[in-house]
Parts: sequence; structure tokens; C-alpha cells
Amino acid sequence: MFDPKAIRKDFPILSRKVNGKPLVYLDNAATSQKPRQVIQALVECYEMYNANVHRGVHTLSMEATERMEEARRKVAAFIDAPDPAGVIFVRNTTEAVNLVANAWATDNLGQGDEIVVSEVEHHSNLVPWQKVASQKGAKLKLLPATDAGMIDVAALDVVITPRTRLVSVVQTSNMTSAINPVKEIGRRARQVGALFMVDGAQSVPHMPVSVRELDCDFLAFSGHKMLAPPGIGALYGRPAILEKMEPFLRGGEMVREVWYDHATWNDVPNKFEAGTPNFTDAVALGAAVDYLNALGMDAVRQHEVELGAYALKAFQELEEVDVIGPKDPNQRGGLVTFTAGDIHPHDLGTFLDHEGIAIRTGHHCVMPYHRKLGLVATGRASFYVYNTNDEVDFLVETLKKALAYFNHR
Ligand code: C6P
Repeated sequence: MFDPKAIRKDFPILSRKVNGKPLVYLDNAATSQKPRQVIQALVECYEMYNANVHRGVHTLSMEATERMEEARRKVAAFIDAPDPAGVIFVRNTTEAVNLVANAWATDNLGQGDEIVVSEVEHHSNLVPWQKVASQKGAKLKLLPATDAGMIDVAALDVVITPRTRLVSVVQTSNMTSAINPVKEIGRRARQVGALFMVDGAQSVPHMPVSVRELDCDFLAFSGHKMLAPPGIGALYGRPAILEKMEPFLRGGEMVREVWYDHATWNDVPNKFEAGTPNFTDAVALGAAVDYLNALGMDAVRQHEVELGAYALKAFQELEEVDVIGPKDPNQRGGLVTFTAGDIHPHDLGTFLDHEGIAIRTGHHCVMPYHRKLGLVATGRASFYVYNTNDEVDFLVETLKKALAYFNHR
């Protein structure tokens, strides 16, 4: 049985106090906390088999290499990738998008070609495309969102055209919480012969995601949002496409043979992992995958749907508070973004922090869509496997106090 109260015991940080109050950590969309099992995997790396990978004939190096490759196989299985060679370890989602922008788009886009993203994208899936578009004379187009903050399928045929070469969209929005109709978007991309990329930063940690089912060419995600350390993430790429791409970064490890004036490339995925990789954190990501698999991703998703539904209902008690995004908890990820009349979210965030509650306030790196809604900042509570209804109750009760305080100053 999925029991968040039992799960909490695996997370040492959750028993600390903040400002003299028990920590209520509701900033999981920014980064998640880490269970003992992941921390222990890191400690074991450094205590038992720390060495450079893919470079030594000595035992430690071979053990470290095997552990990293085992982690790659775990990550591949987690996203249902047919071949672990399609999993490239990167620092985070941002680096994954930049890899595709620099190693695929710069070589494959020309004047008048189109890159399609949506208007709810995180800056990571927008700013890299702005650069390639301006370099190559390509056009950056936006899929609009519905009033509920979900990418509007009605616009697919208009925005995605035979000139479109790449479509890259976020699966679960870190602002509106909407789970976008990515399969349909991918189908339309394929219809016009475009590649299809998915930003899975907020979906892969929270629900079953299958690259086979999505039929995507690229999927990007970050380890730190799924119980692993920061500085490790993955880009899945369809191996046949990765084979044809030029490397992103050049140097050691990504080469097969080097002469003074030229070089040939290593196999995929090593071709895209220049320099010494962050293998200890890759191993810890493997441990995080083990932990999530033991919980079961269907159960993780179910827990967040229930918690989200509970939070949406509880937020209705808060008079001035407006929740952004779909009303149906089944169409949302486990995060609730909100405004509270004229009260600045930073003031609310500071008030909550005094009570030990961590939420995120600001534009959440989704500045253009905030601007489109006429907002400068919002508050956001985001949930994960260890959060409970009691914490939602405490959040709502504290928000009530905050609203009373700021409205009667
Ligand atoms: N969103 C948030 O608080 P990185 O920083 O590279 O690990 O992930 C970038 C990223 C890309 N796409 C989406 C949908 C995201 O939510 C994020 C990270 C965090 O919302 C930090 S800004």
C-alpha cells in the first residue's frame, strides 16, 4: 500500500525544523528531497569504487564503469526506451534541450524552416530555440494554450505545417500543471515529417512515461526532480537519429581516433558524453529509479492525483485565491499555482516560511506565459511521494492566516 507517512521516514531532511516549525516541503517542482537509499548509493560510490569510467583496465575503473552502465540500463527501462544506447547522461533538462538545439538543429535547419514550441514552455525549452532560429533564419512558432493552460489541440493543424522541422513541447507544465496532449502533438509532428521532442522535467518523476508510447524522438528530464542529486539528468534520443547527429561537446571520451588535424567519433551514447562524466550522480540516479520503481509509478501518479484533488478542493475555501490551470485533477500534475488578489506571492512565501512551509514564488522560469496572463509572479505548491493531506491542511490554514494578515494591515 502506498503510504506517504512511511515513505517520509526514508527522507532525513523531512524531520528537520525550519524557523522552529516542522518542515513542510512543497517545492518539489523546483527540486525533490533525497531518500537515504540515494544518499547511501552516493556514499558507497565514493567509499568503494571511485575511479574514472571507460578509461582504466584496473578493477576500480571497471567497477565504476559497470555501475554507471547499470544506471543507464535502469534509466532506459524506466522510460521504456528500447535501447540503453539512446540514454545520454547530461546535467539536467536544460542541457538536454541545448544538446538537441546545438547538435541537431544547427545542422538540419535552414532559412524559413519552422521550430514549434508552445506558449507555456519553461525558458529551457524556449531560449535555446530562439538562438538557433535567429542563427539559421528559421521561424519559432508557438502552439497556443487554452484558458485552462493546456496546449490547444485545435491549433495543431494550423501551427504545425509542412515547413515544421521540429516540435518540442512540455508534457506537464511547471506553471499551469496541465498534462498536455503530447501524443496528439507528436502524431501531428510526424504527419508533416518533423522530429518530436518532449520536455519531461515535470512528468518523468511523477507518472509512468514511455518513449515508445509517446513515439517521441527526444525526451529530456532532470534527476534532481526525481529523488536524485542535482547535476545529473538524461536526454533520450532515438538511436537512429543520434547516430546521424554531430557531437555537441568535443574532447576526451567522445572520440574513436584522433589525428592532429581531425578526429572520428565514438559510438552513441559516448559520442555525446565528452569528458569525465558525472558517474557518481548517474549511479545515484539509478538508485532513485529503483526507489520509484519499488513504489510503482502508477501508485505515485495516483497519490498525486488524490493529493491534487484534495488541495484543489481545500483551495476553494480561500476567497481571494485563484488557482491556475485545469479544474480536473486528472488533467493536472501534482502542483498548484495560484494568485491571491493584490498580495505579492513573495510576501505570502515569506509568511509561509515562518511557519516552516516551503513553496515557490515568482515566475518559475515561465516568464512569457505569466506576462500573457498579466501576472508578474504566482505562488506554487508542488507535491511528491512524501506529502500528505495533513500538510495540505496546514498550508491552507496558514494561507488563511496570511490572507487575513495582509488584507488587514
Ligand atoms: N523547473 C521549477 O521550479 P533544470 O533546471 O534544467 O533541471 O530543469 C529545467 C526545466 C525544464 N522544464 C520544465 C517544465 C521545468 O519545470 C524545469 C525546471 C523548476 O519549476 C526550476 S526553474
